[in-house]
Amino acid sequence: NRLITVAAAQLGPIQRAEGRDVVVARMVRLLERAHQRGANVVVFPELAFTTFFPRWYVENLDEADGWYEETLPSPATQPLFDAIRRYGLTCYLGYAEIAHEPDENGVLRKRRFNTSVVIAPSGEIVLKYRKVHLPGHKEFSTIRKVQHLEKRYFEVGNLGFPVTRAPVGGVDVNLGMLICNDRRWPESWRELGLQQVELVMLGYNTPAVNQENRGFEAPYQRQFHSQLSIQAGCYQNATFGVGVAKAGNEDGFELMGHSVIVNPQGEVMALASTWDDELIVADCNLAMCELGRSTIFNFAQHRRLEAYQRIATQ
Ligand code: CDT
Repeated sequence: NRLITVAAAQLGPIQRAEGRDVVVARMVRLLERAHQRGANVVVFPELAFTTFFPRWYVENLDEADGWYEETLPSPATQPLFDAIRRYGLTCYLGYAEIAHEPDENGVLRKRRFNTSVVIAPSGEIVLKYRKVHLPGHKEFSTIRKVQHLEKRYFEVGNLGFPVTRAPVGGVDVNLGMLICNDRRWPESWRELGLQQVELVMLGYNTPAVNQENRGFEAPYQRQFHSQLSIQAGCYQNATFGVGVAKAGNEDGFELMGHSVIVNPQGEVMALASTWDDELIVADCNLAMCELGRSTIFNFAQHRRLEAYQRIATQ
């Protein structure tokens, strides 16, 4: 058995006026509870330090800098890193990143990404991912009741879909990350599956109502689609998965909850039942990944690259 205990640390709402200190204290409390429940790895949501700010339009991006992190840890986020070290936890953290780095033309620029990292029990960042599938739009939309401006606030991630092998509670685990909308795309999961991922960690901020539903997507189907995507991704890539919400009513706008832990059979092991700070925990035997990987989803034996031309070219 290669047993690890996995915790999803769902966060309730963060209001626009709330500061980092309030949410960091809530996150530290969740780490403490995760430690008490024997967790080895804790997964937080996408953009965990702030309200889901892409719903707010800001014309000059420099005026939005307060929602981003330029350094990690910073004085405001240091207590989180201290708690990770204190409890010996591995942690997935989603945040808005400002990076001063060259663009594709080699020009040094201030760049913005929707980012997640894996933090080792030492407090060291051992893996970084930048969200690839950015939903929504770039300019203010006059026809939407709620904006979803991720294409304004972030560039498309430029780090691919990395996987690292890192110790979690004394077990070496192949760890991979996705961020929110990525979970709906089979290509994201397969990129990780092709690297023998064993635990996919992902955070999300998903509005409880689809603004563009055209009468065909009821609010209850939002949860169905989220779980359907995570369960299918886990089964088809023989991996455990953890999807973690920021949930609840932020300044009048509702985000869905239903954080979930799924096994490589595609079955739900644990499911959150509130729209608040909530911890769900599951014991995951990574040996379970072997079955799918060596039989029905033995990629080397059964994939047919010659028939997949369209996937990477259209
Ligand atoms: N944060 C994020 O990616 N949310 C999207 C909402 C899509 S509706 C524009 C999601 O896929 O959950």
